[in-house]
Amino acid sequence: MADIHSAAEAPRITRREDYREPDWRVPEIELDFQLDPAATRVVARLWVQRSSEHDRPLVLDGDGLTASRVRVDGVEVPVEMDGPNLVVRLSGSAHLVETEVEIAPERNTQLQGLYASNGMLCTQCEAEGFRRITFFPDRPDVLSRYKVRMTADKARFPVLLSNGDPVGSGALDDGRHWAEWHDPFPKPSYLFALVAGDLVANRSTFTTMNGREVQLGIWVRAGDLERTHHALNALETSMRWDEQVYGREYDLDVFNIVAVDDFNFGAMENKGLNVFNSRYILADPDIATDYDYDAIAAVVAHEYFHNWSGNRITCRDWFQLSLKEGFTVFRDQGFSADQGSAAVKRIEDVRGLRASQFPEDAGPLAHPVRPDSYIEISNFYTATIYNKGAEVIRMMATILGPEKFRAATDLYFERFDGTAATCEDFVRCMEDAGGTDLTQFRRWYSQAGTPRVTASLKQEGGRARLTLSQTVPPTPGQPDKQPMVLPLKLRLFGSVTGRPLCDEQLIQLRDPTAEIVFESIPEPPVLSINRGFSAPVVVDTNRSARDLAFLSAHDDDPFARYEAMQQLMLDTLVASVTSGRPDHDAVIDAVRNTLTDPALDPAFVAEAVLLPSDSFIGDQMALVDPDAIFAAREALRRDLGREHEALWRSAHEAVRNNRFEYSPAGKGARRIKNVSLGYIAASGARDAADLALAQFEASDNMTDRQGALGVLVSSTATEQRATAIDAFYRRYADNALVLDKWFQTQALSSRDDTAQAVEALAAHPAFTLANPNRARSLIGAFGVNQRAFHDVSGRGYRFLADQLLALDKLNPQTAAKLLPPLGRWKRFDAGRAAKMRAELERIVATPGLSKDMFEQASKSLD
Ligand code: 0A1
Ligand code: ZN
Repeated sequence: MADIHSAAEAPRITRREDYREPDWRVPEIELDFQLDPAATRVVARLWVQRSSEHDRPLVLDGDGLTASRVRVDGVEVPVEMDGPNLVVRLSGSAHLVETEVEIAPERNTQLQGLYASNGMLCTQCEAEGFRRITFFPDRPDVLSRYKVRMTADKARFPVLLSNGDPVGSGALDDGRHWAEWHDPFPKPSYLFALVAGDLVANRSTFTTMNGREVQLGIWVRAGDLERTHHALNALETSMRWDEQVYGREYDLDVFNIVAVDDFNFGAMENKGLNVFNSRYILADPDIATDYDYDAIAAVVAHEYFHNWSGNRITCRDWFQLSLKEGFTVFRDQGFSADQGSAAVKRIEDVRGLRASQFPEDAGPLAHPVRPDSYIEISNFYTATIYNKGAEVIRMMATILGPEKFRAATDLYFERFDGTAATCEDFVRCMEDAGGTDLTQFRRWYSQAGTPRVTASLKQEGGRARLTLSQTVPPTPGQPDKQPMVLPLKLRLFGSVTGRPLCDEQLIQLRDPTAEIVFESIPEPPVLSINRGFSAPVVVDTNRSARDLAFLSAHDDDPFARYEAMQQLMLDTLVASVTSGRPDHDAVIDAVRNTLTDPALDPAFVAEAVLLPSDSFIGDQMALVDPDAIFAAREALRRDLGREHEALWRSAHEAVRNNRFEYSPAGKGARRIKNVSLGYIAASGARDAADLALAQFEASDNMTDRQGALGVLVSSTATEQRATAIDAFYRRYADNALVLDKWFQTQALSSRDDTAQAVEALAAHPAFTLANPNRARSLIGAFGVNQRAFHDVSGRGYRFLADQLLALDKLNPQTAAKLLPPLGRWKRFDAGRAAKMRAELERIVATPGLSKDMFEQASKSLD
């Protein structure tokens, strides 16, 4: 395999500062595919142009390719290779270069390039997969117009799709047929796609803001057609939303989405032909949870929005990845916020950021939003690039305000349409249209690490004095940090009257320390800070449990209210772990107030009363003791369960017989129902397992069924537990996406035998590493189950390393993404740390390791 590196061999590091313009441009390309799973012949015709005065040859990237023929202007030339790449010596400034290769999609287990998935053929080219299909300058700043012709067996592959618009098709004598597609928009090679398969489409038409008709199609296997309505609806809603909110109109006559079962990521924004992991398309109430429904809408929107933020304007190089990803996540978050409760959406997004990005930023793989170097770019599709990147855009939107932010995005789309741009280009548009200087703000792109803000508020006579300070922790390669610009929304409330003492203020903390004085403060004030999570930072305050409880009941910003409750819970749990003497009273009272406040949206209540996860509690502590954290959290859960048992039961009972409806109200009802069921079980109530099993059996939707399964899987009620696990398996044995939930739910169990159970599940006949969703459902879920993964025996570490080494041989990209839990050894006791390091060392020393894995594992050892 071409991209396999041994640890002994120094892997090549790509650096941002080494960027150079391409030597050759390729304004036009024609591709001719003779498709066959075992042997596909690819002929490529490249019209190349020398980009400046130089005498360098044309170097075409390749990965595992052998050219059977190379022609220049119609004349065959000798094949010259430089490692995996093809070198073509050219005398003039413009030539036609033709190459021919043969590839074997059915042997492509990496799922990059052209591969086979459940009988169909499809491509994945981002970031560097196109070079596995044909020789090409496979970099995002080489933009070409594509003409694609595909020929394939008509019976096996009746549908042939590619980017752009279809221009012709026909039958051939030998049972084969052909189709041709032209994409008029110049695009980089990573946006190329083709699909061949026996597929059916859910079709619709969309009329754009300027009256153009677009044919929409969502392509799936025949049996899945009825499960595409939600995705199609989400597509139409996103197309309208992008017109209304960003003024962006779709630009081709056709927009197709194809669902594939084997896919390394969530989905891919190929021009006019999005390819999706089927988990982000297929939904009906019986197989998809509310979480799935929301994720489908968000991913459909995300990929559609890339048509402008990613495709019309692409990235100059892969260091600029957040230019398209951070902005597009920000856009999809805005879309989702507009479809339901914006407050709940913000809470979910912040929870996700804290669960994945904050740990990344605090660990050995921390990197800036615009990285400086990489070994394997696939390893940089991270929460930092995506989610912190979105927070950086959000902060600029906050600083500019909505009108100027819209003017700035208009300017960006106009100024850079049709080009490959940089993060710097984007920030300059924000400055130009916003009339603001973002010089210091740019540090958000260059400095890694989550900033920490300390805030302390003191009342002095009729005034309040707020002292703020900031630090940015050292991260790999960045020992010393400069102060950031932190937009902080804040407000003061009177602790006696509960009244606001001032309007909400937006301050920009730029210095290491700052002081703000509030005049006319008649009563002791309580500080509400970082409202709406206006900056992605950690805030340490001197607020008492009383102040936090007060804010959790009275703050007018729903996010701040949630945050106060979370902080109160965290303070309580951390104190309980460190002192061993739990004091649960403040949390119990605050949860009661929230549960009984009739003005609150049930979806919000359900978020607010949930305890922080084991790992988030661990993230607050210098040394993580997984068992003590688990015990402290369980004790608080039990007390909350018992103290409020009547409230949980009535909340559960009130919506027990609701019929499924996918609406904000329906989702909110199911959320509080399942959170309540969890607390009833935590209380130790004797009928809890029966209640859960009854819900499991009676529910008409997957949210309630999986919610009940989750409760039972963690329970000690052997009989009910086994009944549910077994029934779920039998009911969904034929549905891969639902079986993933079966594996995942068991891997997330809080029982003390989970490590053994996961090892047994890895040997289950339905488990396979060949399908990325299945691999992630067990191994990925296990890696975030803090207690089980950190089983003191070290068996969890050994299991993960064994699985990753096996997976690396098949699919390095997916394997490498699952490694980070092993890299957190610095936060654990010496015994665990030594065992984790030993596994990392074993991985790094493995002969034939991929460079994906090598990068993640070797960096994790530092
Ligand atoms: N651009 C896609 C993510 C993506 C990245 C790499 C892939 O290769 C396997 C696939 C998809 C997105 O942001 O959705
Ligand atoms: Zn994206």
